Amino acid sequence: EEQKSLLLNSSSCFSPPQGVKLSYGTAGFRADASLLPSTVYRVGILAALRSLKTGSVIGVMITASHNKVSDNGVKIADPNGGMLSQHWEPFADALANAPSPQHLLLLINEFVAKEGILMDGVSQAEVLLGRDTRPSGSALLEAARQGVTSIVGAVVKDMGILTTPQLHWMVRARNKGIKASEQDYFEQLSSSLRCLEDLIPTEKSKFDELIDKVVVDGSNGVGGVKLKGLGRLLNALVIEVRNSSEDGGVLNDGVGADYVQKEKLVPHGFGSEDAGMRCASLDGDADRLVYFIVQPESSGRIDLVDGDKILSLFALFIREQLSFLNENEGLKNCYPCRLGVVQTAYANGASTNYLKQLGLEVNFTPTGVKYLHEKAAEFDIGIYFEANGHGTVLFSESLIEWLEARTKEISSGSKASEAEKAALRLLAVSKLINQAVGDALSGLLLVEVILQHMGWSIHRWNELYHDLPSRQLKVKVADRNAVITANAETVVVSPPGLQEAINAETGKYPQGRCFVRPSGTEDVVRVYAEASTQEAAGTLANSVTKLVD
Ligand code: 16G
Ligand code: ZN
Repeated sequence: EEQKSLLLNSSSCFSPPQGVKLSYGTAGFRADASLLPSTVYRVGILAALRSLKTGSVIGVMITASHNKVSDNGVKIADPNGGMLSQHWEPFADALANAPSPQHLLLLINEFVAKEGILMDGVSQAEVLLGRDTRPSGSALLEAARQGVTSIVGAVVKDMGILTTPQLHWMVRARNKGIKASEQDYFEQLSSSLRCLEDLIPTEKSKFDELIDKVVVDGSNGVGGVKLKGLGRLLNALVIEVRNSSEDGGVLNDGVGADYVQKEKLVPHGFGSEDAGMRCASLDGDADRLVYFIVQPESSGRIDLVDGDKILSLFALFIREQLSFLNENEGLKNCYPCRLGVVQTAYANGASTNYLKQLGLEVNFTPTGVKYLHEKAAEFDIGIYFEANGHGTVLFSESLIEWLEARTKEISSGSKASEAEKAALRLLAVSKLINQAVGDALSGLLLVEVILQHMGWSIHRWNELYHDLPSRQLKVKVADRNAVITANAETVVVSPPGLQEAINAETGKYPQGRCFVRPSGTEDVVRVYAEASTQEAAGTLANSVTKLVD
C-alpha cells in the first residue's frame, strides 16, 4: 500500500510526452532533453527494481554522448558494469511508454511478479547516478532520483558529473567490494600506467626523440576536465587538453571523436600549427577515442588513426607479451591463452586483413557495444573496437588469477625474466584498461605507453597498414526496419532481391565491399562502401543508396 501511493504520487509529477514513442536503443533512451523527464524518472524506477532483483548496485548515466547539446539520454549499467541485460529492454520500453500512472503501476506489478522481485520493504536497493556536462543534466538527474526513491528501500548515490566509463567502472568496482570513488579510479589508472612505464625495455625508450606530448580534443565535454585531473597524477606523460567543457565552446559542435572520425576534418581549436603532432579526440561522454594527424598546410584535412588502428596496436602489443610469456617455459608454466579480436562490418577491410595476417582470430558482431562486449568476453583476452573508437580489452577471471599467481613469485630486487615481465605487463593492462566498457581515458593511457614501449611515433603506428578508401551515406526511408540483416549486418535478408542487387553493384569495383543496415539511433538506413579508390567508394555508395531508396 505504501509502495502503491508512493508510486502514484511521484509518477503524477512526470507525465510522458504526447505522441512520442521512445525505445531503449543501442545506447539507451535518447531524445531532445525536453522530452525526457518522465522517461528518466521511469528509468530510475527500473534501476531500483534491477538492483532489488540482482542484489547489487546499479548505475544510471544521463548522457547523449556525441549528439548535440540540446539532446540528452539515459542508460543503465548492470552489476558487472556492462550494459543492461537485453532481456530487460522490452520492459524499459513498456515503462517509458506507459500512458498514465495507473498503467505504470500495473506494468510494474506484473513485471515484479514475473521476475520474482522481492518487494518486502526490507530488501535494499542502491543506484549510482552520474551525468555529463549537458545543461539539462541536473534536472534529469533529479528526475532519476525521484524514480529510484519511489521504490521502497531504494537509495540513490549522486556521483556528480562523470564520464560514462567512470560510472560503469564505479558500479563494477562497488559490486566487487572495491573502493569506487573518482580518486580510486584515477589511482588505479595512474598506478597501472606507472607499472607499464617501469617495464619499458631500456633499449626502446628513445621516446624523447619523438614528440613527447599528446594533444587532446575534449569535445567541449566532461572528458577534457577529467583528463586534466588524471594528468596531474602522471609523471612521465604530458597531456595537453583543448576543448574542455570549461573552455566555453559548444559540446560536440565541430569537435570530438564523432566529428573527427566521420568528417575527417581538424576539430576547432586545432590548426596547421599542429601539423605532425600526436593528436587525439574524445567524444562528449569520453567513451570513444580516435587519434589523428593534422596535415600540413591549412587544408583542414587529417590522417585519421581510428578505432581499428587502436585495436591493431593493442593486439600487436598483447600478442608480443603472450609470446614472451610462453617462451622457454615448461608446460607447467604455460597458459593456453585464447586471444580474440572483435570488430563490426564498419571495420576497414585493411585492418581485418592486417589482423588476420598476424594470425589472430577475427570475429564480427552487429553494431553496438553490447554485442561486441559479449563476444569479446568469450576469450581469455578479448579485444574489441568499433571503427568509431569505442572499445576495450577484456581479461578472463581465470587468466587474471593465473597472472597474479605467476607474478607473486617474482621476488623484488631480483631481475625479472622476460616471461615474468610480460606477465606483469598483462596484469597492469588488465587494471589500466576499463573492464566494464570502452573508456577513452584509459584507452589513451594504454596507447601512449604502448607507443613508448615500441619506440614508435604516431606516423610509424599509422603505417601499420593503409586504410582502404570508404564512404558512408544515410538514406531517409519510410520504414528503416523494413531492412533486415544477418551475418553481423553484412547481408540483407529482406526486402528480397536487395542483397543480389548490392552484390551486382559491388562486383564492379576492385576490392569493393558494401553493406546497408538500419541505424539503431536515427531514423535512417546507413550505407557503407569501400573500394580501391575514394572515387570508386563514393560511386558505389551512391548507387547502392539508390537501390535502398
Ligand atoms: C551507439 C552505440 C555505438 C554504435 C552507434 C551506432 C553503444 C554504447 N553505443 O552510439 O556503439 O556505434 O550507436 O549508431 O552501444 P547507428 O546505429 O545509428 O549507426
Ligand atoms: Zn559516447
